[in-house]
Amino acid sequence: MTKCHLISSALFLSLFITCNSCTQTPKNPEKDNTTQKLEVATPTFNADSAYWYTKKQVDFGPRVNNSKAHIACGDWMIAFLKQYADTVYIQNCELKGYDGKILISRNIIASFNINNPQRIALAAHWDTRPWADQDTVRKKEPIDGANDGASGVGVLLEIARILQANEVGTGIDIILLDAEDYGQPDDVAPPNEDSYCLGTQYWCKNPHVKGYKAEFGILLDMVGAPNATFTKEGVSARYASPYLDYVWNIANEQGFGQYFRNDVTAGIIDDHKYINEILGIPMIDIIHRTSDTPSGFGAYWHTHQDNMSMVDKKTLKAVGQTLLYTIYRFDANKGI
Ligand code: AHN
Ligand code: ZN
Repeated sequence: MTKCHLISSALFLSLFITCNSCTQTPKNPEKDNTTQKLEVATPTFNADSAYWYTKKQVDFGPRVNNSKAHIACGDWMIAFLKQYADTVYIQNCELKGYDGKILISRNIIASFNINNPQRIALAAHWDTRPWADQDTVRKKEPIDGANDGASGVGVLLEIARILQANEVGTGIDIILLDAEDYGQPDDVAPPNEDSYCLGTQYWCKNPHVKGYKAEFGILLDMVGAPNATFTKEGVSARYASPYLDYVWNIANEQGFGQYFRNDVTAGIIDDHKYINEILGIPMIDIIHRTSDTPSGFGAYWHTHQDNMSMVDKKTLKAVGQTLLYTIYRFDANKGI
């Protein structure tokens, strides 16, 4: 990487001090509440909005670094987030791809309640893979990345809208990571496992706020496929198992067990790995994993099949609503 700088645009710094007693309604007030967890009214996740935000990104064209579509989509997301977040940080950097190419990149961080040290980090990558290297046709052409990239961002943009309308006291950071998917194709030797997640690796070494910490984090990656299965991924289980159980239990309790599975699968290199290992923030990955393919990713992965047909509102709803329960319950209980 060559040159980097940080622009913090604290335009409308509006701090919300939440009155928890106004929002908490104990499940059963008769019961001994020393062990009882507080239940809260949780807002409804609108999957139509999340779907629309996903399609909006795809409509820019593949968000490949250094392309016009990438710049335009980044500008749109920043303008969107400025409407809802307290502070939006834009981290501009130039990152070096495995092939030496300079990738003009932007990590975008939308923060709520910036003064609360108790924080949750929510992340997804927003760039698109420049090649369909897992496809049999048009392998050199970029993919739509409707599921791989856009779906996770679509869910997080809807969360941003909801957070502004439904106050929480917990600090929340929505982190849109760039240059995740420029990883070296399998047919290039020798393997270079750190060639993915370049934006994240940069952010971990240069967080948008000095000494950045969060109690835990959740990464979304390929969260839109019809009938997707989110397994307990190995790196998440290794570094963040209490949070993995917390989120999976909520999902199952809310009727999303068809998506959130209890089997543990092999660890993968994804943005959360660096955040766990470099920053020491326990972060889980909600990612579609399957035993149906050799890669363990859906058959659409890094192919031209990764288009809007790979985004199902029911899957977005399962993920987005689970995130909202996670956030609002954590907020009421000041912890998991
Ligand atoms: C590897 O293929 C090594 N990791 C997958 C990370 C990824 C790419 N997620 C989405 N696209
Ligand atoms: Zn990918």
